[in-house]
Amino acid sequence: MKKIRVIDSHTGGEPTRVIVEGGPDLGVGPLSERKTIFRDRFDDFRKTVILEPRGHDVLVGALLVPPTDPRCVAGVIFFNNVGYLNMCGHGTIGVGVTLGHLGKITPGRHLLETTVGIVPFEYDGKNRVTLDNVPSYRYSTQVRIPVEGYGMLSGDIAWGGNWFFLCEDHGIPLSLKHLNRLLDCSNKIRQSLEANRITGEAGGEIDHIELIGPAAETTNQGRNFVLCPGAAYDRSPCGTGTSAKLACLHAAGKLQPGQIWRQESIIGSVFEGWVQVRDGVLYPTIRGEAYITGDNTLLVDPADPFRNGIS
Ligand code: PYC
Repeated sequence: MKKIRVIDSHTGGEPTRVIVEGGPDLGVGPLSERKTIFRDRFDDFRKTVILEPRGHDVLVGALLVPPTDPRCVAGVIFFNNVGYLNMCGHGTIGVGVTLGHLGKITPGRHLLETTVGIVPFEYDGKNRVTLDNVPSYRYSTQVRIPVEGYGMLSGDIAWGGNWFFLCEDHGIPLSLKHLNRLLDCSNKIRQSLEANRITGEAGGEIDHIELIGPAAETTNQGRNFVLCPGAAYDRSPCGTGTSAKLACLHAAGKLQPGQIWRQESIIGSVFEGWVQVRDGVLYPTIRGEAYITGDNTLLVDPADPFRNGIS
């Protein structure tokens, strides 16, 4: 029996599964290269950990690896039900709280190495992590696309560690009562982007769709519904999606550096965010809370016909 030790947590309702033992050996190269090795040689491991019957479509995996930069507490490669993520905000919060739970970090500031750069974060010793995300920016604005069943919709394309299409004129209330329509509309937006070959900078695939709208609570400034690459929706406000949103607000002159924006998710969980601008580059900071939900050993029986998940 192969054994894989994982720590499960959720950040604002969105689950993260951190692999602490039993992961593949990806060598010692740059993390972006190790991500390629993971994808090309060990994709079965991703499926085993994330897919049913051991996981589910909403789960995001975080493989802890030795960092190349000794200042970092760990390196991490994020993955999901269909592949590999660049950066993951809720996952970083989950990793921070998991490292605290394991006694690997004390309260204070730390560095985490990701495939898209070093992410500094502050851990409060309990459940709260504040992360300085990778530089984010609005790439284009008011992009109009035909969306089957919804007419012409417009949105901004922005980078927050992943590529996002942020759409406000979808006309659907941001409530779980309308989940089927939210899923349908965001899936159709994704299909239209693909069909019309609309991408982020340098052909970057826009694999996250963010439907935005007003907050339900007066203490918050906005609400979102985020469709992730594998067609699951983010239960949290999405750290990279919130970063993309902050970049768009700042570009539109609606958010000043240091001004706090409280972003609600579709289930009502909240991330706080703000931006700093240095030398014309926008740096978003995202704050959220994660809770440990399990300390588990996954067992993989070589005789199990579904040992590598149900694809
Ligand atoms: O929090 O950045 C995020 C994220 C990406 C996909 C799911 N969550």
